[in-house]
Amino acid sequence: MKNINKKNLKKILYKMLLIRETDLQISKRYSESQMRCPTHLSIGQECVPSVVGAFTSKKDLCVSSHRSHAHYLGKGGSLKKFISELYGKSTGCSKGRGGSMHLTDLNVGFVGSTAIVSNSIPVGVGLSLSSKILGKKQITIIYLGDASVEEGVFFESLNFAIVKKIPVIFVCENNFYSVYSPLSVRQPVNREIYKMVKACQIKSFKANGNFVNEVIASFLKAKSFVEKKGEPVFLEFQTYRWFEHCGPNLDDHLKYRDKKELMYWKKNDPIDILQNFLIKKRWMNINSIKNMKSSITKKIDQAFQYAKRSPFPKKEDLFKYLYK
Ligand SMILES: Cc1ncc(C[n+]2csc(CCOP(=O)(O)OP(=O)(O)O)c2C)c(N)n1
Ligand SMILES: [Mg+2]
Repeated sequence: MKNINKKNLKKILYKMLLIRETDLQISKRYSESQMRCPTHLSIGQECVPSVVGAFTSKKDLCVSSHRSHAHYLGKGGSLKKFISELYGKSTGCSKGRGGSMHLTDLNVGFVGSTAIVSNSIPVGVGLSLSSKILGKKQITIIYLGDASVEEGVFFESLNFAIVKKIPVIFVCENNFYSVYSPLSVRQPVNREIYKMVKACQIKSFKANGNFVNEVIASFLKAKSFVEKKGEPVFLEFQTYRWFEHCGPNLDDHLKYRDKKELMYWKKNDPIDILQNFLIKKRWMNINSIKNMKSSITKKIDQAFQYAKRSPFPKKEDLFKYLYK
């Protein structure tokens, strides 16, 4: 496949490492109590947002949910503005008013993330409808989790998108859990999400969300379908979060997840998979990966310093950005 080339894969690795290292630093520094918002880390789930970000442009739109750090950074969001947002500073992408779950940056087409499960799905469909009406050549990405498909508005949005032929890609990151509840206690055991969506007459695929080649192939298939036909596509990517649902820690001691399951997904770390592929192809080596990583960690450190130095929003600006 021509898109699986050195340039694209290096770009994707860069994004994956940026997302991983940033979340690891958030985890490390969270106990300083200067990030005064809940955080939902995506460690283990870096592949999908990196691929989506690598193959969409700034003019394409994107909405997301509570677990949106990776989606924002993958789409090319500013690292400094992101970290500043976590610190509640005026230099944050949402001017320090949103925190981790309310990121927005129109400069990169990241319209917004919101904390209410499924809440951003109809917003994304509406955005995409407006692109269609205005004749804009852009697609909209709607990120959602496996729990999102349990909300009524998900089905209303799917139905509207197919009936109105809306150029949207639903990207479902199925990490098998909603907080501590596995899919098996929430949905019929043998009902697959992508098949259920197919029954709504929407083109729908499933892939392993940690295997970069699979993710690229399915995302590009979806993108070219949406661009040619102007109709919605649904992608289910199976993946796994390593850390606790909300917060900076591991939660293995709670035993709601089988240790073997976690081990399986850690063995299939998307970053290891991509690095090994790049090394095997001789497109990168241990040293060039090391250099990439150290330039990323330097950037992250600078972003934290910038956030800490930045001022809090002024009291008199409290109502400044409200619609009147
Ligand atoms: C409407 C609504 N119900 C419940 C919650 C509480 N809640 C926050 S995240 C979450 C789980 C979401 O799971 P999923 O969509 O699979 O995303 P993941 O956290 O696994 O990435 C729940 C139930 C909420 N924020 N909004
Ligand atoms: Mg989930």
